[in-house]
Amino acid sequence: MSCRRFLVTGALPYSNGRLHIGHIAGAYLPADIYVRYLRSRGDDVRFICGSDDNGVAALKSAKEEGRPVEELTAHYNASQRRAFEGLGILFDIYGGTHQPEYAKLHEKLSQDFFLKIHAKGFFTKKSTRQLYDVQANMFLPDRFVTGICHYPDCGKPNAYGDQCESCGRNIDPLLLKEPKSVLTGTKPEPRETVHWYLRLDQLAPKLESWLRTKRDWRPSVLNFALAQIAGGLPERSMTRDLTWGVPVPLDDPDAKGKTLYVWFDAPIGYVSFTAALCAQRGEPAEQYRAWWCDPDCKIIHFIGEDNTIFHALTWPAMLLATHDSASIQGEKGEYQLPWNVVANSFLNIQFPGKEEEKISKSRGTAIWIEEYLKLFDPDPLRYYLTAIAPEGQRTAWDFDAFVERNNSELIATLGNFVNRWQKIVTDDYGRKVPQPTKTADADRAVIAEVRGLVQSVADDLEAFRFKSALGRIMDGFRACNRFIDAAAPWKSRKTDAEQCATTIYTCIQCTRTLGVLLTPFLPFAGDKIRASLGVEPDAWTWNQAADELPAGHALGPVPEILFKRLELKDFAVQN
Ligand code: B3M
Ligand code: ZN
Repeated sequence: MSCRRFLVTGALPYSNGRLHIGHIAGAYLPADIYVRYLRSRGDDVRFICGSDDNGVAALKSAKEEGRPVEELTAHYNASQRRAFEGLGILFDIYGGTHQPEYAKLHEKLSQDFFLKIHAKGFFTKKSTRQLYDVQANMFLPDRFVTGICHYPDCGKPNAYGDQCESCGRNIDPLLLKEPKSVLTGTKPEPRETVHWYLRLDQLAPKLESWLRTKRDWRPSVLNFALAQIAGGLPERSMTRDLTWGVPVPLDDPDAKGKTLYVWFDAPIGYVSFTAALCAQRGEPAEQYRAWWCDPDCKIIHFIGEDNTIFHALTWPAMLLATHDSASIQGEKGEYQLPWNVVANSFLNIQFPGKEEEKISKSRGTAIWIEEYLKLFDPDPLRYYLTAIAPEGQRTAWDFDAFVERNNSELIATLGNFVNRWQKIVTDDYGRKVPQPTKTADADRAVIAEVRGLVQSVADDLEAFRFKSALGRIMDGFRACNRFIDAAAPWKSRKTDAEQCATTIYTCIQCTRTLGVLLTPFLPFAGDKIRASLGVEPDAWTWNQAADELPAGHALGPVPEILFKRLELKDFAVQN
């Protein structure tokens, strides 16, 4: 496969809180594994993320925490940055839609977007009634109002003014049952105001044709999006009566004091951060078009399930609305629609002796990444969250299982295999790959099995099946443990030196291959294994994973400890 080009994004976290394991399992860990895999293959990738600073979420938290919204978003932007870095989730850029360094460029690109769609006639300007808090003397967009979901088949509480938390559908705030102002707790009253509505109804036929080409998407994403279209897409207001955000760029008295809807400007953050990255690398910011407006570059969005409607419908509709051509995907020079939108379900949590429950900040059932990293290494978290990845349905973090899988899988299976032959290769072969002179079926079979994984794990990763890919690698380690158990080099070293040399040679070849495949998942352990095999980083690639480490090759030092044993009591966080 020659070098391909990808633009990969992780959903922009709201900068109104810290990151917990649910965020990581939902979008960022699979995105990071995917990007590391692509890079290992030699593909050209830009990995983009940053905080979603605008709109009601940050404003509401700033009011609650009693500090300026600029300060709040800067604080959480920095906290998120640290959490990602600590987990080895390495974006090429971590921007922020209202962070001083990025805000100007972001505002400009967002306004250009709005004006282009406006010029194309895909907005209707109209006066409608919106909920108004008389006591607070302001309109209540989005999360400033809560109530009961108006869809009869849902009817759950905790629906916001723009989206229901339970069913994921868009909410019409005027239909919300028992609406309540988040600011004052009072019942808001409808008042007239002017807004700009995106003609999703007009864009729907094209959106549908585009979605119908996406047969390989996860069914949860595709079916949800198609069902929304089948149910009829109404026009959606893309402006708000709010001062915190990107000002509506129209020379129109009705636009005064209004900003763009946060879900209008947030996905444009992917574009503006790409432009900022180009600038950081000394290229013209305009160079972002090489990633966004070229059909040869694949754009992939990793998100949590609650963001599906925006990434599979609203955002593609915005992109389509900028096109001059009739093309579904976009001609060269036009914004390309996403090649895939990869959404995971939510992660629940299970405390010892309790029922599985939702991760909730207010109930204190979250495991915060920064807290976790104070006590534990990143790889065990990356391992467990991939092993239980909520790829098709919700799954739950279970403390016992986390500890148990660390000890029995990472330590007793993976780490054990890598360590079992180290003493022999040090003592008997001076840390050089020994010459195999007695290669037998068992050696050939285990090497073939492990090398076969290079393709099958790649097939899984190309199709975003992270859990399955990791499972295959662990099966590879199990096969290696069976091989070494049977070959017992600790015995043959005393009785049959040639046999022992051959066994060690085989173990080293398998470790090299599995080590490379493992690295996107567990980059810290992967790097230790690489160093211990005496392989340079530029030779530690997917394409070289099945290459022989020839007899005589000098290994590196005995690997540092790969994984530490854990006990349930290490978790002081139990509640
Ligand atoms: N900030 C929602 C969230 O954090 C939103 C994602 C924006 S992606 C463009 O769940
Ligand atoms: Zn609902």
